[in-house]
Amino acid sequence: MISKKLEKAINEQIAKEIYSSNLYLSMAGYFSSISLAGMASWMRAQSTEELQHAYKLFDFLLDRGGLPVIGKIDSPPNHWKSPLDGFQVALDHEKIISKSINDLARLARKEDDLSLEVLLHWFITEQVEEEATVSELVDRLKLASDSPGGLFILDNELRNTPIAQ
Ligand code: OFO
Repeated sequence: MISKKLEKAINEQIAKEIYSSNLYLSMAGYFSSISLAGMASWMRAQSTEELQHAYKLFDFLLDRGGLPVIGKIDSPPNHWKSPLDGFQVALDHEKIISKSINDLARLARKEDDLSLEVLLHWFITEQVEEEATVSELVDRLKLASDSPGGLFILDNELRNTPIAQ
């Protein structure tokens, strides 16, 4: 049985993952609206992935006799100054999520909940990968800032982004 303290903390993380999903879906809409279909497709896949993260925590809570409670989820922004600004916001957001996951892992350790710690190892690894991927896209967008050609090459590369399960 999961402790009440951890149940609350996991529910807060579920809300953050759902917010992340909504943020990236909103970005997908923004990129579609400026005809960058590849970036829109990448953001849509990212949105789906974030929802899978929420489900992982949701299912873990149920398996451990806890109750998932979906808290208040703020509306995400729906406009960014440029493609670079959008991806920079995504990178900054992922850094906040990494900190939140690390805090949750520290709490699991403090509460001596080994199964939650093991689950969070997956999330910690995932965050390293996500930050590296978005960081590379930010760098490439900076390089492409003076060249519309570079922007369209990158957009084309991001078309048909596979959705991770
Ligand atoms: Fe962006 O990753 Fe969820 O946790």
